[in-house]
Amino acid sequence: MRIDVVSIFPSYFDGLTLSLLGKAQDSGLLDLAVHDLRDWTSDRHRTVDDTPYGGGAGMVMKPEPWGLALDQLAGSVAEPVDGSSRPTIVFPSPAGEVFRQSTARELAGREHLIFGCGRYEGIDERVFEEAAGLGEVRLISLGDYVLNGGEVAVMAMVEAIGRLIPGVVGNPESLVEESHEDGLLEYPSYTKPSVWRDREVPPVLLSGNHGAIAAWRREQQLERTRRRRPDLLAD
Ligand code: 6GU
Repeated sequence: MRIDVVSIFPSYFDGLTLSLLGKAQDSGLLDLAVHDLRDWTSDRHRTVDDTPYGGGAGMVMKPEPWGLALDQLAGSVAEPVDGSSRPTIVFPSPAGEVFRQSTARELAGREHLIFGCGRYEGIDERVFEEAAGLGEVRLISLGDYVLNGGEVAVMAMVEAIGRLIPGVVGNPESLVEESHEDGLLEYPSYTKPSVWRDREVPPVLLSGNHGAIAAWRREQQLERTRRRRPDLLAD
C-alpha cells in the first residue's frame, strides 16, 4: 500500500518509522512518504495561508500549493487503464465523518491513500472540489473535540490502517480479539504471577476449561461495553 501525507509539519510523522509500522516500511508492505506542503509554493516566503474572504478570525490555507501537491501525488502511482487505482484522498477535519475501526478496515483495502493535513481555520473549499476530480475524497474526524491541525489525527489513522495491512501484525489472531473488531470492548487480560499484592487472577482463567474461559470472556466484554460504552450496544 502507498500512503502520501502532505503537511506543513512533516516531522510530526517521524514517529511512524518506529515499531510495527517502521518494520512494515522496511519490508515493503507499506510505502509511506511524508511531504512538506511548502515544497509546492513558489514565493520567497513559501506562503501557505491567507486571510479569509468575508472576514473572520484566523487564516485559511491557500488553494494553489494544495492543487499542485495533489496533482503530483495523485498521478504518482502507476494506474491501470480502467482507472481503478485512483487514490482515496483523506482530509482530516473535525467536520468530517467519525473515524471507526470499520473506516480503518475500509481504507486498509485501498491501493493508494493521500492525507492532506489542514492547519489554521482550514483549507480553501475549492481544494476539496478539485480533489474530487483526482480520486475519492473523504473528510474524516477523530472524534468530537478540536485539535490544532490534522497531523495528530492522521498519525492515529495511519497507525490504525497500517496495522490492518496483511503481514504487518505478526499474529493475525491478535487482530480478531481486539476492542471494536466485534463491536464490543476487549475482555480483561492477566499474566503471571497468579497472585500480586493479594490480588488474584480470576480462577476460571487458571481452570484449563476452554469453554468456560470463552464464556467468561464474552460476559466480561458485554459487561464492560454496557458499563463504559452503552452507545456501542445500541448500534
Ligand atoms: Cl481530523 N482535525 C482536527 N483539526 N481536529 C480534530 C480532528 C481532526 N478530529 C477531531 N478533532
